[in-house]
Amino acid sequence: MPEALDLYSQLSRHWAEKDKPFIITRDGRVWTYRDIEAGSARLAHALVSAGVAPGDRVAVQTDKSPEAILLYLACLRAGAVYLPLNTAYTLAELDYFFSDAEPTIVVVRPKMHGEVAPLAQRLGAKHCLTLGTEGDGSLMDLTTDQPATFANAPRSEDDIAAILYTSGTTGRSKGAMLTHGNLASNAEALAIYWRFTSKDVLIHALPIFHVHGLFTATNVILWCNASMLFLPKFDADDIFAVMPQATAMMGVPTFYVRLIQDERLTPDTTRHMRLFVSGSAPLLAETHRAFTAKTGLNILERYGMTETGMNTSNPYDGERVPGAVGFPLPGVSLRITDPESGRELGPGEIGMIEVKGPNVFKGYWRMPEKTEAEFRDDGYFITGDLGRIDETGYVHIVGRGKDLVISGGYNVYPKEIESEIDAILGVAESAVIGVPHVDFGEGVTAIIVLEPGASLKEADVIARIKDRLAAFKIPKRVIFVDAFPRNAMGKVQKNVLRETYAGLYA
Ligand code: MLC
Ligand code: AMP
Repeated sequence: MPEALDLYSQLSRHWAEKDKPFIITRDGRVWTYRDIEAGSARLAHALVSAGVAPGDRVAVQTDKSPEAILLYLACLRAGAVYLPLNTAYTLAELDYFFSDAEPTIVVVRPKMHGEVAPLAQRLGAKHCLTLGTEGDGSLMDLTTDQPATFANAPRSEDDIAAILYTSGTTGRSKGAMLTHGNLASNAEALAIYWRFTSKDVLIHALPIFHVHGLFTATNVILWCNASMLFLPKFDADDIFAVMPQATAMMGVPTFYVRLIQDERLTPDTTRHMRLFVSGSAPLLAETHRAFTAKTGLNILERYGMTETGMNTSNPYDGERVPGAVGFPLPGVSLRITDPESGRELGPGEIGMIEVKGPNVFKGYWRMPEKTEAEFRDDGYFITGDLGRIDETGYVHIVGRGKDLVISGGYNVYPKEIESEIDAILGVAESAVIGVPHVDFGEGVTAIIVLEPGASLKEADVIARIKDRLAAFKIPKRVIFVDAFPRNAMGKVQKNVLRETYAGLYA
């Protein structure tokens, strides 16, 4: 029989030690590999009994819990497409995701059922089920009496395992279709590059609805039959409480910014840790150096995207250069091109970062034109990040060609916020920018020009958009100006605004 190439088969092939803990929670509860095989089988039966067929989308907006990870594995086994959603998304945002993805099943937090169920039903879902943080909810009720084994739906490398939404520069969010092959190849590359083994114990404090916490962290651990200390969210007390049992941690730069301010971060508390990884947003060189000064250890910075998983990484053994994102991972090709012509540029020259490899997604869900526009004819994906490759081969990210703000590792697309603000009576126009923020890296900031005679205040603007946008997208500050700086073409000069307000959160 040919080797099964679906992600679950590829991961479970490595589970030689079935009694090894996969998940250990803060209160000491353990899920072994045997437990997750049985638990994901029961959940896969539950999904099928609820009408899920291979290729169907299962949209999930739940709090972080071991059962939520089992649900992800169950979707892989049932051949369904896992569609995780940030818990901060509002009903207005869910409306768009459900209409676009047309999930067969929606799974939400118990307290949200009353609000989400009518929406899910209106948009064609067969069921709106619930999952709580204690293994409770109507989804788990469906697993009672289900068998602990499941015949996995046959899936090929090219079939879609997950859809993750990433906002568009001009308007609607796009669903990035990630295949079983994309996820498996990235898990394998990272496990090898970062030297993960079954002896590793990872501190997992990231959310599990984005690439970093769901795939980069969880799939690498699953690939290696290793363990993770599963924390509900980033909390420095929790991190230091579990650190003595850990060997590695993955986090966004805000984790490290917060840790270096903590007196518990010392060579003693971290001596046994073999790896600290940072990604999802730029790690300031000063944060990198401050961490080294306090621990003697070098953070390993890597670079990735929803559409591609991880692309580059600083080396495990060689020099981890502050401010650089390292080398393309094995199997990944990366080049720098002229953004206009697409011509490849030489060492040291700044241009568009383009990548190609088994990690690169299949395309945007039901958006063939957008997909085509972001790929070159020879298969390279245009990332929208600007960078250069230095003479020793390290990739440096120097900026973004896309109008994107990254706050605490979450992407915020100004256009989406601007549209909401522009719809407020009294607003003539708005420009949303990211400016340096000590904690979040960049702080979402709205600059507004009012209609003559209008008298809106900062609090009025926030109040008007709060129910429509996820909390992390809400501007930390709103500033009113008489007019925007514009270039000769009449375009708002956001770079000038960014300079003007650079010290806002200092
Ligand atoms: C929370 N808030 C944020 C925020 N997170 N605001 C801006 N940016 C954020 N990232 C809001 C809260 O809603 C709250 O608002 C207020 O800020 C204070 O919250 P907090 O208690 O300080 O936040 P905390 O819970 O500590 O969360 C901060 C964080 C978290 C950085 C730990 O955001 C986080 O875990 N981020 C990780 C994101 C991530 O996983 N990204 C990976 C994407 S994948 P209020 O109004 O209620 O006071 C990817 C690809 C790749 O990018 O390369 O990996
Ligand atoms: P997302 O769409 O949420 O997956 O965010 C991906 C974006 O995060 C990339 O396109 C980069 O702009 C940014 N990013 C990820 N890792 C890094 C990093 N190490 N340094 C700088 N930017 C990063």
